[in-house]
Amino acid sequence: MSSKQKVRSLFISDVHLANPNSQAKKLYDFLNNIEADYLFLLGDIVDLWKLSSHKGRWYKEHELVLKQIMEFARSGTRIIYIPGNHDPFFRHFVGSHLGPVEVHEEYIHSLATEQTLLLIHGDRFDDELYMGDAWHVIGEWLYEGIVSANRWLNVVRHKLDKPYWSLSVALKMNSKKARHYIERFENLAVNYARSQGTDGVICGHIHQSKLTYIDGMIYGNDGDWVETCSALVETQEGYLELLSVNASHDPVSARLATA
Ligand SMILES: [Mn+2]
Repeated sequence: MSSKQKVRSLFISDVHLANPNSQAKKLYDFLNNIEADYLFLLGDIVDLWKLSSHKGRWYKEHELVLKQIMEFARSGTRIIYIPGNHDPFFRHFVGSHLGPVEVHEEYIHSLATEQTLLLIHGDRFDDELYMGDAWHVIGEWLYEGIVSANRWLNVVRHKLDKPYWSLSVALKMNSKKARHYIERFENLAVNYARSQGTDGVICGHIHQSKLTYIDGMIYGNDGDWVETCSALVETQEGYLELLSVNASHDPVSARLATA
């Protein structure tokens, strides 16, 4: 008998395959222990920016994750892919299929509770967020540097038997500007979902996992597999849970009653 965790839906994004900072091995282990009726890939699964700048590379573990996703399809999981800003090439396939994978620009998912969630990557708010602000260009560049440095720091921490620690998450939480930006993003996402008539939104993009209610709307951000190594799941009963592999204790860091 399989001891895998069975969920109704699994939401992951921002895996950044081909980027050396992708923690694909952790995702692989995570996916090996879970079964889902629906798998939602919410963008930036492959980092085409890295590949095209020749700073990326196609790693063996990265290939394994793609094969694993195909394995989900073979065992009957319905897979829906919403491309992001690092894999926009796949937007050419919106409305059609890439093998067993359905590609959509946005998607409305009905929970087991019959509440509805708008699924998006989240880059559609970039223009509004960064109006006349060059900060994000520097931000993206800085972020890559910080994450790379952090990768080496955690190799050392691992050797010392210390739990994973994220410099970039610490910086984000301690920077007023970053917190303000995250809050604006969350509000834009929730307001957009409201305009689409859903009960909430699930997105990725900002690498900041969260599961909460904002103004009576469900807000879920599934985080990323560069640092937080987190995913959102919907249980068979329609609860939402935020799972984090890097959490040193209980992997469930938040649970949201949805009905
Ligand atoms: Mn993105």
